Amino acid sequence: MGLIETNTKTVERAILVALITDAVGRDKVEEHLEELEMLTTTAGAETVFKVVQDRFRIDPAYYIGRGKAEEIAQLVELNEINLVIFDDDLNPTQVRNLEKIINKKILDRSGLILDIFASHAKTKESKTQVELAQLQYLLPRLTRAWTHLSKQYGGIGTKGPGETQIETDRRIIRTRISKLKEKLKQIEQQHQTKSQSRHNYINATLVGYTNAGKSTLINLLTDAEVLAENKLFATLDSTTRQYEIGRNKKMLISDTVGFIRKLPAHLVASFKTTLNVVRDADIILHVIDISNDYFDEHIQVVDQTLKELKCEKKPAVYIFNKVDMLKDKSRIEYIREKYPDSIMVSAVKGINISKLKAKLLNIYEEKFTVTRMEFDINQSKIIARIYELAEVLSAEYDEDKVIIEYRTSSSNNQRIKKLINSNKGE
Ligand SMILES: Nc1nc2c(ncn2[C@@H]2O[C@H](COP(=O)(O)OP(=O)(O)OP(=O)(O)O)[C@@H](O)[C@H]2O)c(=O)[nH]1
Ligand SMILES: [Mg+2]
Repeated sequence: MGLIETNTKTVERAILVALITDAVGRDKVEEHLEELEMLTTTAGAETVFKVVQDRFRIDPAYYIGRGKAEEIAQLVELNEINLVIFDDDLNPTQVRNLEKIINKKILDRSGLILDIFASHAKTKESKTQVELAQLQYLLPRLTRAWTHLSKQYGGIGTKGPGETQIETDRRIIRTRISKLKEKLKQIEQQHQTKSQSRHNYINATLVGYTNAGKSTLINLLTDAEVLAENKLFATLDSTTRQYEIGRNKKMLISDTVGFIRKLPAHLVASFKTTLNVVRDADIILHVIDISNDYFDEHIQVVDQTLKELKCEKKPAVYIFNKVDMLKDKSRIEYIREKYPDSIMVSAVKGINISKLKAKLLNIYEEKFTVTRMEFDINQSKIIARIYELAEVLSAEYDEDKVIIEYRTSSSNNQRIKKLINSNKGE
């Protein structure tokens, strides 16, 4: 890196488009567009116009009405627009038809999200996962028109899995997809050995809508030093750190990728390896940005994604973050009533962090118990098993007896007790 950084990249200029339908009213559409604008900014483009159309139904050929598409074409022409981004997924026919009229790059929300993921991916794991999702997204859209246009325009939404691959045919892409899947399997196997060593701890995983403050929280509680910034999808990888609740009391806390509404289905599937920390969690710490007017919808989106991951039954604590930014104080009452067990914090201002820590200690004590028990030293099989399943705090030997004090999760403790009982008759 030089001393002077010059940005030679010209910022792409975008028009955002959404439909108001019977199912989605104007208020919601406007909020979704605001979020799409944030996604656009994160991807490095500037939003010049937002266009909404009130329509009875989605047009099969153009998504919006043909007349509206022509209006957009004019706007594009007059305002040096580089790309048009639709808030919902378009099918390949719609993209092709729209490109014929508008004559510029057409992108949908999924394509934009995938682009952000591609530019934020830093590790082998996230890069592989993003490439897989991109190829799966691309496969049905791979038409001659698309490759031609993407080469012509470049920039956002076209950096994809590399130009050479875009030019190749579907067969090669399919081969690449299976290779990537194979690679992810290997990465996952490496993870599995790691996750076995987590067995003796309580695993708490931070989940939440993107930008809620998950990374800020893990940094506050541990020495994780994860990048936290006011950007969507700043985090794409999972990070796990020990958190010291008190003397001799530790739990593991993990931070992971955030969720968003209309998250491309391929992306969730591809991020299986990263999202294993959610599946391994004993407890979910669901972080919510309370200052966002649409936090209710954010909670629903996250709960829905947890359902897709089959993790909806796990115990969860709702952590309402960013209270320092909350303007509408009546929201506090509303939340207290609706989520009585939740806590309200500010990770940045350090508000109620001791409450959060007390809550984590509670969880720990509920889940882990300390047992003190006397064994005959001949019971070596059981003793060895205790060392495997529990954290041995002390072992006092006295002739042919040993008193062991161990700490374990309640489920492992039950296993140990069962083993002791089944050995009694011997
Ligand atoms: N005012 C205020 N800002 C906060 C608080 N917590 C986090 N932030 C800010 O919110 C932005 C997002 O925080 P992150 O910790 O990166 O959020 P995240 O949930 O990890 O987001 P992604 O990884 O992008 O999904 C950052 O600019 C933080 O400084 C808070 O309590 N108050
Ligand atoms: Mg983060």
